[in-house]
Amino acid sequence: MSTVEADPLTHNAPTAGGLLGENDGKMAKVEALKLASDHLREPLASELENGESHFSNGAVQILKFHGSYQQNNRDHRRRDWSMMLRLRSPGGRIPAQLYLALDGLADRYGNGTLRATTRQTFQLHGIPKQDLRTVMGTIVRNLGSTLAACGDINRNVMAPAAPYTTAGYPAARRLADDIAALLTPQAALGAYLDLWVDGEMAYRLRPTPKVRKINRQPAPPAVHSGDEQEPLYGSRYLPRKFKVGVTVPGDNSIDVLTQDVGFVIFTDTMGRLMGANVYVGGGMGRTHNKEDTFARTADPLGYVQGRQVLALVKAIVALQRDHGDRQSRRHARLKYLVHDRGIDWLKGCLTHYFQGEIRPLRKEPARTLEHYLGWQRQGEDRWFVGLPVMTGRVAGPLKDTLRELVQRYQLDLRVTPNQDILLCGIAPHQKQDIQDRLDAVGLQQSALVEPTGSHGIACPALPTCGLAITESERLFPDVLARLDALRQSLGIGQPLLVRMTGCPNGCSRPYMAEVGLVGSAAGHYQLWLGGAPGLTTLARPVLDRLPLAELEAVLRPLLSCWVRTAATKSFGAFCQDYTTEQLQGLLGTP
Ligand code: SRM
Ligand code: SF4
Repeated sequence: MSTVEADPLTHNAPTAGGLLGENDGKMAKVEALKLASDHLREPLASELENGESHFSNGAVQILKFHGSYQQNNRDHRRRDWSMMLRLRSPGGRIPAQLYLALDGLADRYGNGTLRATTRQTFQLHGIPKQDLRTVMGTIVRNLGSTLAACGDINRNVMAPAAPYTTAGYPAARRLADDIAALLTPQAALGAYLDLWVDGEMAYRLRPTPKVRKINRQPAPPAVHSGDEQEPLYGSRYLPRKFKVGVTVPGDNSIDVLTQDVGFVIFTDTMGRLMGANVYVGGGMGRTHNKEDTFARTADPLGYVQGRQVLALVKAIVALQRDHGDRQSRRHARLKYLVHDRGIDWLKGCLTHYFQGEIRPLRKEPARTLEHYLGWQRQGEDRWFVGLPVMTGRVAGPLKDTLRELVQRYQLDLRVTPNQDILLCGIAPHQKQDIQDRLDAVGLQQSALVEPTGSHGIACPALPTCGLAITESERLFPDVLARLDALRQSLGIGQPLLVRMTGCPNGCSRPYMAEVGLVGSAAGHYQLWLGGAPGLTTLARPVLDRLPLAELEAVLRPLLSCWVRTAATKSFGAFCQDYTTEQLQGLLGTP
């Protein structure tokens, strides 16, 4: 038992007027909306078919839990509303049938593109409000779901996208599925089916056998929210979004330290889950000039045995439900709880929610960002091919080719956290035809291995994102091309990990990159340096307003110092050897 004194346990209110939690007195507005929503139905249900082009603010908040954001096209002068839809797809798996449905929906109702996200799923943009029901319903009827893809709840669970059949990968994928099922909201699932598929229960997300088992086992009373309909989340759900990722030792494709809860699993020789190292309190979101908001890498919590992993996830969710900040949304993520109160407090508090044992971490090999690009074996008799997709945007000839291939060979897809796509389950005799068709859209064998010396990801930003300060996706191809030209002019052979966003929320996890560009003012970006290629270290801000036009002028002296003095190191490791002031001194003048 820990000696740390835990706070008195308070639970979500079963109904309005009940106990509201330790931080109440001054609830954030969204808290009241969630509470009054009848488990995420209203005012969404009433506004769904009211003939308006857009939802009220209250309905917008509830809509998020159903996987959709209302957006305004910021390229247009007048308000131009449409909906963005985001799927949930644990480990990035998109069955062929679902992909084909999405492809058709994007053309018929959306903006004609699909977008692979940094959390391994697809988004559709540009859906008119009046078509939302049809589009959601079609997704659900084609084996998909958008439930809890957004909102104050557990989001898409990440796992290595590669469909490898050995070395713990299948167990990591299974665990991601189990966690996704375990953390599926119950009452909200009913509301979801009612709204989008007329309550057809055939489409409910069924719990996996492991989840059924864990839900039958007695848990400490603190885990229960006090709300019989929504036993884990309660009627106010979580204070903020919550993100979980699972991986295997050495494979850091999921950016494990950026998750609220990250698992690195260990398996036995039969591939069975033995246990997991657990990391808690990671997160990227911050706000410029508000130093009490920050990006943070997760702290190690310890090692838990395989049969206790699901109970631990539930326990951490319940703890965050009860102790997360419900007054200030800016301070509501688990990372602030871990930062403010410390990992020892968290461990102590967890004893009220979790009966298992937390042991010291097990040793892990060095972490690398696996891309899985190109042709690779998927078990004995199948192949998969990883396709680099610039900023995850599936459009034009690439979209046509993917549709044709998926249609012809019924291939499942997997989306990687690097916004790339894996075409899976390819039989040996199908390989040549598939490669020929990929050649036709510029994805020759050589291009599949490493798309560019500066591989990177960028968030959508303008015109769809309401929070964008600057461009990101639309300028990113040019930024990468310019950085590659700069590398070549300096004779640099090593790749650079580059990530870009249009604001400090960090959707492309820029604070883990070797070069992070974070929109700070029109045409200007905060420059972050010092992340590692294996995504193990948080970068540091070195310039607040880098004019993008001056990118080369600013970076050239620093890159050239790197290649002259420490070319055997990665650029990130080189930057880590210097203080921020020293790095600033090595940059060129904008
Ligand atoms: Fe994000 C909000 C897009 C991954 C941190 N994110 C948004 C919104 C919904 C803007 C909004 O609130 O109005 C963006 C919609 C833009 C659009 O037009 O589509 C948006 N986030 C994305 C995606 C599509 C970026 C991408 O390039 O793929 C990613 C969708 C992931 C998914 O499939 O679920 C996406 N967002 C992330 C990640 C990365 C991750 O999860 O691994 C982060 C950083 C990790 C984290 O959560 O700390 C991230 N998004 C945020 C935040 C800051 C959260 C915070 O703690 O402060 C916001 C703003 C917010 O929540 O208030 C945000
Ligand atoms: Fe929008 Fe900012 Fe996220 Fe980019 S990082 S999608 S600009 S919220």
